[in-house]
Amino acid sequence: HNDDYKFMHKVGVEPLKPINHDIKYPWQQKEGNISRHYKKNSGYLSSLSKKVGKLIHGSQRPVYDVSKLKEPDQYALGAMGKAAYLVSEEDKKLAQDHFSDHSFNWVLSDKLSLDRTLDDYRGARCKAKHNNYPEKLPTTSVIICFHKERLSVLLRTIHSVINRTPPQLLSEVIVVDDFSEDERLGKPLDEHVANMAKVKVIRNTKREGLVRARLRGARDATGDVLTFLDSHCEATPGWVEPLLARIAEDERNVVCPAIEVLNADTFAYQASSNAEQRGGFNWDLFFKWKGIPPAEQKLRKDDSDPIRTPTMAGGLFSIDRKYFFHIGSYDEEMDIWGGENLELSFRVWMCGGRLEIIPCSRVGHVFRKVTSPYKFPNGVDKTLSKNFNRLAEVWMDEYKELYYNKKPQNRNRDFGDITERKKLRERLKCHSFKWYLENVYPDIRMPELNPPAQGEVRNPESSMCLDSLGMKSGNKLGLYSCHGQGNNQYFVLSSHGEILWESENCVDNSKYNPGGSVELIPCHGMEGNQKWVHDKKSGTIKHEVSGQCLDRGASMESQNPVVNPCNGSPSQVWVFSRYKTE
Ligand code: UD2
Ligand code: MN
Repeated sequence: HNDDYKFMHKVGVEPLKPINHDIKYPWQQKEGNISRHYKKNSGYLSSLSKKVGKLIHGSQRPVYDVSKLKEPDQYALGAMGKAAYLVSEEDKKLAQDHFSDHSFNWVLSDKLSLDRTLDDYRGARCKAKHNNYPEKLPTTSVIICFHKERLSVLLRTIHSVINRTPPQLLSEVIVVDDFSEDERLGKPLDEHVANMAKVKVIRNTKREGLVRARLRGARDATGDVLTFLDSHCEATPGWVEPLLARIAEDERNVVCPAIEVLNADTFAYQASSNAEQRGGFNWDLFFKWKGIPPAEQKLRKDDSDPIRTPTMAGGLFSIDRKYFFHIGSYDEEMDIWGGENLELSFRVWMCGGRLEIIPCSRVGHVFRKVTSPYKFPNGVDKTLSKNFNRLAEVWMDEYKELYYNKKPQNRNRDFGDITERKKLRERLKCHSFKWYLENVYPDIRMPELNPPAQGEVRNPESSMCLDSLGMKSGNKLGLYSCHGQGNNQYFVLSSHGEILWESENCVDNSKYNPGGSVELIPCHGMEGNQKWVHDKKSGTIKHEVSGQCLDRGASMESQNPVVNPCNGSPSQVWVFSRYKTE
């Protein structure tokens, strides 16, 4: 694809190299001679890609006429994705008392139609593209895993897929019950889908977690493409074609819809029409939304073009089925959830694929107010550190240190055996993590690998530590009892004299008067008010321009540090937990 070549070329990323079809993997033996099939398939796909961009007149593709989709009663609860509200006091109380069951308003969800209509949220250019996709697109299997999901929310996910996916493109919907042990998700679910020919329910006999549940669904799938969705989503008109068309152009394109918000209180579909973002990550290895860097943005012709993204959020994406297994599916040793999203993202890029957000495809997802309403059998901490350590050890090379710097408590934790994953990386001849950072994620904020000082910043006399307090209450830098867990108490003193939190926020003082407060604001890289000089011997942290010293304040329990004239008092002594190793 010519445009695409230019697109990749300009930002210094090589065009995708051909897949080596001679390599054989265990999964290929199971399914017969896939190599041959793969070649054949590529031929089929490349003949399709020739048609891309060509207008197909009089296509039978359904054109979504929103006015026809409207429910007869325009005031139907939640119709057209509008916010809905509970009326009776009884319901309101029930909803409030039981909000934490699922961390969303399930009482309201139970009252909404499973076939409620949604608006067509696509922009004009996307709507115009709709009839230009190739006539014959790959088919897809949709895989939805759940653990203790609310039945109405799960069913609305399934209904939205069935209602808004052209039947010729939908192979099946595979619903995997990850050992919910909830009778409402047993018989009632089976009965409901009994007459839905394409829906198949699989049940795990023990809790496996998202990764192994998805793999189970993937192994059963027959469609050309696997589409994964969380169990609390709603697909909008025209959601699937842009995803499948992009994969038809090249089976190494791994694509995510634009994920939009289904409000956890009102179930309103909150379209983010021009919230153009892409995926990144923090060094604690959590996914994070980031702005699209200008250089990257310039390469897109308009807002309907794909957005190359360094990472995916994890829940919603489509991938060519054979390619999914070819590049190593998932790391089966990852439990419950967490880390698998970055693992797949790094792997796709580093091993020759491409990850994109397709803004013409829009899917709503209920973002819960509290992360997980369900239990992690081994505890959240142990589960996440195992997953994250595996991710870092297999894929991040020397940069894994940046993760361990941020999460020192994870450093010596057990992460099982990673030989198979390392072999996979060898076999696929993947790029280094350095290559990934330089070519795919050049806008990442890089902490120094070996900064002058880092860790918690402790005032020994009070055992209080500098604390970002998550920056939840304004920008004032805080103080809190030292907890040794990193995160909000993990700071880096850079060689430019900045004191950073989360790689992009700097300790700043603009109030030079004694007792003036200290803030945590975006780093500007110009030194000035963000430059501090730390003397390891005396423990002072001096604000260079004003000549004042960082001070805990008079009280042992003070909640915010200040600056004061340097006076050698114990309230001005600070110790970082780690200093530079030469
Ligand atoms: C996000 C992703 C999620 C996953 C996670 C990181 C989106 C919108 N969601 O968290 O898919 O990548 O980040 O790892 O990108 N589930 C099981 N078994 C379990 C636990 C969960 O089947 O043991 C199901 C669960 O019912 C849901 C899905 O896995 O359908 C993801 O879980 P979540 O919705 O609680 O995660 P979320 O959206 O906070
Ligand atoms: Mn989710």
